[in-house]
Amino acid sequence: MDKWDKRRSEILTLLCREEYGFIPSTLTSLRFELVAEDKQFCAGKVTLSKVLAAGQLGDRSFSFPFYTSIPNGKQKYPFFVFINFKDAIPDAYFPVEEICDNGFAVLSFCYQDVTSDDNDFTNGLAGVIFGGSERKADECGKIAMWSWAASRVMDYAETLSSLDLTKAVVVGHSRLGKAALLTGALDPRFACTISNESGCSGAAVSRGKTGEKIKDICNRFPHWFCANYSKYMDKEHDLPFDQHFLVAAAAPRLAYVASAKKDTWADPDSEYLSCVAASEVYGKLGLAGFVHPDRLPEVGDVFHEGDIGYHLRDGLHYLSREDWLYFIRFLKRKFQV
Ligand code: GTR
Repeated sequence: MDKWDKRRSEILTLLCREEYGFIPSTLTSLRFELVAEDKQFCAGKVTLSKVLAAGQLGDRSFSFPFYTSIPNGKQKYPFFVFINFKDAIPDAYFPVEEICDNGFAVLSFCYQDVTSDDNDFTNGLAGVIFGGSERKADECGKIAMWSWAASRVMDYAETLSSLDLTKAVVVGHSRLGKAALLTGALDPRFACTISNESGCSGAAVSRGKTGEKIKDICNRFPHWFCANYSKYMDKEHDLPFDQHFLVAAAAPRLAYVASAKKDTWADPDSEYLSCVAASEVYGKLGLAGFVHPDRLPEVGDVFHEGDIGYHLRDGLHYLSREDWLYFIRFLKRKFQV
């Protein structure tokens, strides 16, 4: 385990330096303020609260809101930290009542409340970090910032007695699935990391990948990554890692990769191969890792036996109710709740 701790930290350095960028360590703590509370949410089964996280670096300050949806029972709940596209609750990506009915709480935020999804590094968290100055080649892109915010929401979770802190799960879809993977890799407080259709520069291995390539993503979304990442456009084979490093960085904790058959831009086969490759680390730690048949995935495959959960559903790029129910099924089995 000591050897893996050392290797894991080398892997994290590599991923930050070459792909997502480093967040300055001077930005560590935020203040939290409860701004609204509804104890009657979901027919009185859930308390929905709105919290403001506020931080400062020198004379620059910023804040972002997030929400907690916690069942009104007496036990301590396992919970999701959900990085979402919107702040509406419920939302098309977010069946909150059903999640809570299954005995889970959810803490969620809208990624663009942290900083905008574009090349503007002067607003929100980006503005606080850079204060108008140029980003260095290994300094954080937006994915790293959204991921950092998820860890701050986890800081708040640690102040709540209604949550089971040993059963924290970070989840996101697509670009926010990439952010969820990075969060789980960097923050060992998460017992499970869930990537839904995170594809290129998320769960999918880059070598041999079809659909979106590093070149496509760096041309369209350079702000998601650190500037160093663009070195690998059309040069996947020069990468000193591949994306299974990101999945494996969760080890020995749980990871989950979900894919959709018609999401060819993400490339389900490359997401699956990442789980296969990441499994080696679990194996070396004496764990089951990814338990799967010796073939490529088929629609309807659900592999929940090992430490890496997986499913491939039919349909398009989307975080569906079906995906949430598979996550919940896996977590109930692993957390024994
Ligand atoms: C696409 C992007 C993908 C994926 C997706 C999303 O346009 O190329 O990597 O992350 O956006 O976030 O919806």
